[in-house]
Amino acid sequence: MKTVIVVPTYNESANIAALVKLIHKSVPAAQVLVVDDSSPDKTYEVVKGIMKKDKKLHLLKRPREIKGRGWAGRDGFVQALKMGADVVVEMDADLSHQPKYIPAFIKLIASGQADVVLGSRYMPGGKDIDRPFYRQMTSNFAKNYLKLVLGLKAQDPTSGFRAYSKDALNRIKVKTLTARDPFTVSEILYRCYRAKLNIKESPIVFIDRTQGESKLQITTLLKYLARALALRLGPNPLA
Ligand SMILES: Nc1nc2c(ncn2[C@@H]2O[C@H](COP(=O)(O)OP(=O)(O)OP(=O)(O)O)[C@@H](O)[C@H]2O)c(=O)[nH]1
Ligand SMILES: [Mg+2]
Repeated sequence: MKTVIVVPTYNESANIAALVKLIHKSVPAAQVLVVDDSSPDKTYEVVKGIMKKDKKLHLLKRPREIKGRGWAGRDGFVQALKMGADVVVEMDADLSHQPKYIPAFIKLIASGQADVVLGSRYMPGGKDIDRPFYRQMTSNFAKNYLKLVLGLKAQDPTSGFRAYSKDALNRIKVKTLTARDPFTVSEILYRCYRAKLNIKESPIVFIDRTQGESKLQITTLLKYLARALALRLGPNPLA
């Protein structure tokens, strides 16, 4: 199974080298595709530097004007399919998502047990970081709201650490994904449910970012809740 690991980056120059190294250690056969939106901190230059010696590392550099976690992921998936991927993994670059979990994801797909695997913080063996109480409340509320509004059964529907089979990405019509921002994880999962894909979860311990800056704000999260409702009430995205 050819595996491509898609890593969207924006100002991750402090993390990307360490991440690439850890990925190669955990999944030596996999190709890594960094999708960088012309980060001001020149993450793409760090990647280009490593690429001189690392033939399993690839870069998709997008213009900053169209930046966004969602569009970067979508373009990365399309590129990964062009590269001939059978399995596509997506993960954050900030070392919150540990590459050591990837083999378990691939196994579930390669064995035919799943079309989609969600790295789950909220199942036995999984763990989230200790957030302040109000952040925990928000996070819990968002999770349960999403499950209710979108009819999702997953324990960790907002996890951004996932694996998809080639067939899954084709069936959710990945090229037509619309969300530009991190809401993309909800849009994708909703499409997976609509396409009746076999979705499994695999435990992950999530580690808090130590380097670089956070981009997601609470106000943005609240807007996502309205968008989830619009998604559910809107036309079938796969029609
Ligand atoms: N290409 C691209 N990547 C992005 C963009 N925004 C965020 N990312 C990347 O998407 C991943 C997730 O973003 P984070 O900033 O870690 O979001 P988060 O985990 O919710 O927030 P933190 O608490 O800061 O970790 C990271 O690898 C980011 O570098 C963007 O506009 N374009
Ligand atoms: Mg993060």
